Amino acid sequence: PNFLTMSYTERAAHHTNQTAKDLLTLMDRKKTNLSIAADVVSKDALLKLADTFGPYICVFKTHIDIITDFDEDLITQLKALSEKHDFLIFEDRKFADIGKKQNPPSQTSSLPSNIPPTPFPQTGNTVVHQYASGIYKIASWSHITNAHPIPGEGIIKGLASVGLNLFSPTTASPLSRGLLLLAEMSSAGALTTGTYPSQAYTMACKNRDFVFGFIGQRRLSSEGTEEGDEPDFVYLTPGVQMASKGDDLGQQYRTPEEVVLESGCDVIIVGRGLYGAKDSKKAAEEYRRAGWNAYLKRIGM
Ligand code: 6AU
Repeated sequence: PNFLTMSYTERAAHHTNQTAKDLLTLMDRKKTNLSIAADVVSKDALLKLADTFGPYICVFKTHIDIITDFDEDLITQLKALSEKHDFLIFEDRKFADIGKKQNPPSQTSSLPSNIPPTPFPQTGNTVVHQYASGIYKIASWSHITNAHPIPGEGIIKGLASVGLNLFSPTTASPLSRGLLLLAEMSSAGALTTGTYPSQAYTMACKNRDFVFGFIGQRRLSSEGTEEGDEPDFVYLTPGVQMASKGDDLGQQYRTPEEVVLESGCDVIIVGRGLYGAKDSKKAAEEYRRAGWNAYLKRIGM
């Protein structure tokens, strides 16, 4: 199948991961493939961005560890805004650790209340705890997160043992999370070159119950997969701005058209182009429309 010319909703049927299905159908329902990179450092500023840009976006991307006054109420309010405005939350954690053996979690370790103890392997491992525990308990609130493939497939297995075994504390229904692999980075001099993206692709193919897409700069080919068995992945692409070509720290920008139409990616991630704009709503509508029109052109509508 030619996924490039299919609608997001049609592609949802080619995914088994629930987060992928939710995201693809949400994009068509809300007519947006725009995501905001909400890189602000206070609770109030983060919630304000979620409420202001919420109506225009499909994904609200956070860096929760840059928030100076983080508390649990921030998560309660962010979840409420995600329901109010109909967007998914993506904690851009960029996990990169190995499946390191350590002592089993002790009885006193503070696991989130909605995560049953069963999914934790007896030996535990670092990314499992980074995803489920600590101050942020990312898995309990973030629909999507991402990981570098650099440590090998173990990182996916570790994260999946948490993300695919979560249950809603209120309804006891499964909350299957989704993972994106970083196949290519947007910054100058990134080491994600050569066979790196295609090796990330192979890893994703083997773990499609959990890995539903990539952070990358272009749609990857299905080299090495059997004909007729081509999997679909969702591509979320940072490094998007219409007014600038880059910053002084190596970020490189392309336009929504270049990303969606020429490179075949699905979601445009815009940070400073949105929250740095003088008129937030005007900028949000401009980026939403540019991304959406590029998608409509791509699918021939
Ligand atoms: O639009 P900007 O440049 O203000 O923000 C870009 C956002 C930042 C980065 O942490 C993130 O996108 N990012 C990522 C992600 C999403 O994983 C990968 C990458 O290669 N480049 C990049 O900028 O929040």
